[in-house]
Amino acid sequence: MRILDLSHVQAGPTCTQMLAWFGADVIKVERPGIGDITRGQLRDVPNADSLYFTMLNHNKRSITLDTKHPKGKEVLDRLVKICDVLVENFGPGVLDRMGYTWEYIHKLNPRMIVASIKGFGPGPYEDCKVYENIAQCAGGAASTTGFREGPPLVTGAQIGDSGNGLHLSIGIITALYQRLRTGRGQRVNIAMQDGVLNLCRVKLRDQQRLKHGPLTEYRQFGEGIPFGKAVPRSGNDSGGGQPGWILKCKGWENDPDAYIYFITQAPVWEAICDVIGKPEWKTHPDYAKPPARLPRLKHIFATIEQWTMTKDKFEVMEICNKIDIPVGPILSMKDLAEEPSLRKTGTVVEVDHPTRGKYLSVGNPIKLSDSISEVKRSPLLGEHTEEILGKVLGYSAKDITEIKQSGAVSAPQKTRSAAA
Ligand code: CAO
Repeated sequence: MRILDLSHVQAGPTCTQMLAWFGADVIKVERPGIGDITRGQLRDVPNADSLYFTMLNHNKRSITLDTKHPKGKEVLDRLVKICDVLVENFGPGVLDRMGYTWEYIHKLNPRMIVASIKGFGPGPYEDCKVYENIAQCAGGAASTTGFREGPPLVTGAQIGDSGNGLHLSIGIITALYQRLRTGRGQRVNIAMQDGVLNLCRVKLRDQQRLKHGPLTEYRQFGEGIPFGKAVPRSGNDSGGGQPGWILKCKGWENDPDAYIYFITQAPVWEAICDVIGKPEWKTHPDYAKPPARLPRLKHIFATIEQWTMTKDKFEVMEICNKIDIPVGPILSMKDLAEEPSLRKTGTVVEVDHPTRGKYLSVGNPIKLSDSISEVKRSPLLGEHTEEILGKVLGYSAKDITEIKQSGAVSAPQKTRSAAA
């Protein structure tokens, strides 16, 4: 499978990186002299591609091409003809303005699947540019994240960008499978707002439950604070039927990550009572059954916390997991980067890069038993331009010289000296 990757920043590149890990030949088309804007964003090593870029563009090849240049368009036409999927996440209308409307692409290659990410679907905001946090806000994540008494919060998990890159890859694989039957390509469209809402499904569930009474599993119910018209921010309340909260562990005064998520799962309630030194709660009418506990969650978790504060988070893990109590330590990025088991499974990998040296990346989190993903470094800007023109598109050495001289694959002189 060959992917014509016109994507940039995070959302599209996440999708094409995933497909590349699964073996697709991903040809990333980048603007001469500049490339994907992330190459130069949040740079930590001078004159080297940023981690932002390298960690999102593994296993791809890069060709520089000015898609607005007549010769560049000629090359892009050829790429359209020989690729299976075109992936893009330009701003609204950009691909059409380049001259690559669905009709044009479909005429050049009726088997081509055109996969796009935009901020919004058809409607009042369809022409808006969108970044991660805008999608989190517009998709319902921010209004339901954070503490009730505080402002809306965005999360560190890139559900708008990376989350939608994954949505897009599922759409592409489905369209490819469909093509086996029909022989035809189709469009795959993801609106970031839709994808975030999909990931906030449980909150739309709660919105409807509100009509039938308070959300009893939310801590605010036990605190006697009335619910408004919309789903409130739930702090660290569990999104499911088993109440949970983040509790302090030993060392929390100095370590911002000395916390654990603790779930008072009903089937192990008696074990919880024993471990925290409250055996009387096992039979007490205020605590013995889940409905009785709901109005008392604040007090219950404060009591459990008195116990967790006597242990470090890994000790709590060890004690609780042995007796089947579901708990999870708050792991920092440092913890994760150093975790040997993640290195062993290839979830955290060390990659070598010619200009920046060794760095850590997140490998493919989807593990297939017969198809192990190997993480290969991201390409330098235009590293494979000649190779793609010659070996993939079949241009002769003379044609390649002509293309190069036309300025379609190289930065205009002015840009080059400005960048130097
Ligand atoms: N050769 C020549 N021109 C090129 C080119 C190439 N190889 N690649 C891109 N361009 C041009 C485009 O033609 C376009 O020019 P015009 O505006 O004149 O048509 C321009 O570069 C790119 O425009 P853009 O709107 O995509 O880029 P931006 O930096 O202004 O906006 C973003 C970035 C992300 C806000 C916007 O692309 C967007 O809303 N994308 C859809 C939603 C999305 O994916 N957001 C997540 C981004 S983070 O993952």
